[in-house]
Amino acid sequence: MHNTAILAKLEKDFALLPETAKVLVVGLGSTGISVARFLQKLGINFAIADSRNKPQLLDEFAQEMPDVPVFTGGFDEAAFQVATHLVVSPGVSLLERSIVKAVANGSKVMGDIDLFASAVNVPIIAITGSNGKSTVTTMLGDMLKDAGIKAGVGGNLGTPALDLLDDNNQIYALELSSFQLERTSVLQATAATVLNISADHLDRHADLAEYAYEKQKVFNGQGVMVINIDDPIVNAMQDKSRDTLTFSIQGRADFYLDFQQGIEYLMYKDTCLMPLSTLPLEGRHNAANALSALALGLAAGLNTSTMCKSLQKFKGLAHRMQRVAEIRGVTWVNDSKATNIGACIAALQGYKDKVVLIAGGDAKGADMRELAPVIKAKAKGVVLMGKDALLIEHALNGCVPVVLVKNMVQAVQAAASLAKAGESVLLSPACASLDQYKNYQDRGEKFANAVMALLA
Ligand code: UMA
Ligand code: ADP
Repeated sequence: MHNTAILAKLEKDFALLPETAKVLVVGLGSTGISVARFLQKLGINFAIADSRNKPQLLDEFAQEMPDVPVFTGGFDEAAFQVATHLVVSPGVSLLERSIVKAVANGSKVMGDIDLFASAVNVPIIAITGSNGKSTVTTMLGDMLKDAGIKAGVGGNLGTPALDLLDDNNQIYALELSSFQLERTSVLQATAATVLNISADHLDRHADLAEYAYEKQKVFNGQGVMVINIDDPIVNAMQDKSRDTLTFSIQGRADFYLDFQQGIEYLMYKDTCLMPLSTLPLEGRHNAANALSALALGLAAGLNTSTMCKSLQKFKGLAHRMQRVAEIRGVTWVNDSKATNIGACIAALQGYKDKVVLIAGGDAKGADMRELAPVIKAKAKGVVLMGKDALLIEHALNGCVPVVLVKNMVQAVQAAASLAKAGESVLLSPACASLDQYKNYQDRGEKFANAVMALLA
């Protein structure tokens, strides 16, 4: 879109004019830098604030934009007070004192997705939910590319939405988190989904209802709603006045699973699309992911046979149910991206036989008792580590043997002594990694390294 058209939208939706606006970009991470580049291109006056003393990207940013004022080391009250608009990064809570005070003083709060939505006039497909966002966004991205459509694919997945902007793009597929949706008011997706809702980020959201409320914002506007009817909280988001496509792995829906002559198929209405066995991913939750990607693709105008070809060559993402090795008959699986209860439950439910589970980390305020029934049914033992290990042990209330360890090397050694040939060890922590690791990738890599060290 031309800059004048974007500026007209920003003026209309946010009273943001280059002549008068003093924007404060809050958070000097990948989002903050994408926002800075966007504002600079439009000639809008801004500064950046970050509460850390030396944010990781500070030097890189200072080199790229030496003239932009940067406030670090706590949030500078004065910088917040003079700001007409705050563009707040998803990792920063809107309850930060400086933000609350600035809002009371008349500043407008926005997110990077607001700026993105103001700069795009082609379809946006938006994907949120507690689990499966990255998988579904990547599946849809592959489908679009395989159909020869130039698509921008990113958001919470990794590349900030504003860094995807390219006038040649014909469509965007965006993964959105509850934090991004919470601070977004103008996004109106052409098609959107909430894949599922289970407890997550309850250290930032007041309760599950508020978390679900933020997720539901992905359906703002009049686009096609893609609804998982197996999830009661998502099902309750249906709006009969809107175009809707449903999916289910438990019963009949627009997209669903069904047996025909003994073979289980992914179905669209009465049509067999592809045998489930040709989807190269473990776990029935991935069948749900594939069905939702098909529904979103259909809403974006793709045809089902091309989409199925893309699904059949989908490799799966690293750190999600990824087979690391088989050592002395024991299969080691890295599901480090299981940063909440729902993902860990889905992983365990995918197993017929009992596994040894490695879990723990930062529970982010979730009630770990929800894990107990599935752990009792699917785990022969649990190895726990990290900040909330004791909390989880307490929540499991003796339903399976528990070993407490301090680090990943110890966890892998403890699991190795519990698992027999023919069994699996699953790292599916149900917790965030940040108490002990840089991120979930770091945790998954440390797991894989410790597993490979068993060979020595
Ligand atoms: N910061 C402060 N004060 C605070 C908190 C953070 O100043 O109280 C600063 C940090 O010092 C840092 C900057 O903010 O310099 C980081 O900002 P950020 O945490 O918003 O992170 P970004 O680098 O901008 O990355 C964000 C998403 N991060 C979060 O939501 C925490 C990335 O998702 C996303 O890929 C990226 O935008 C592009 O859209 C990551 C994530 O963990 C992968 N998401 C959560 C999840 O998937 O569960 C929601
Ligand atoms: P997100 O981007 O929402 O975190 P990912 O696709 O990265 O989702 O997967 C995160 C975790 O959730 C992984 O452990 C994965 O195995 C699990 N998972 C993926 N899809 C689903 C689903 N539909 N339901 C439950 N868990 C899922």
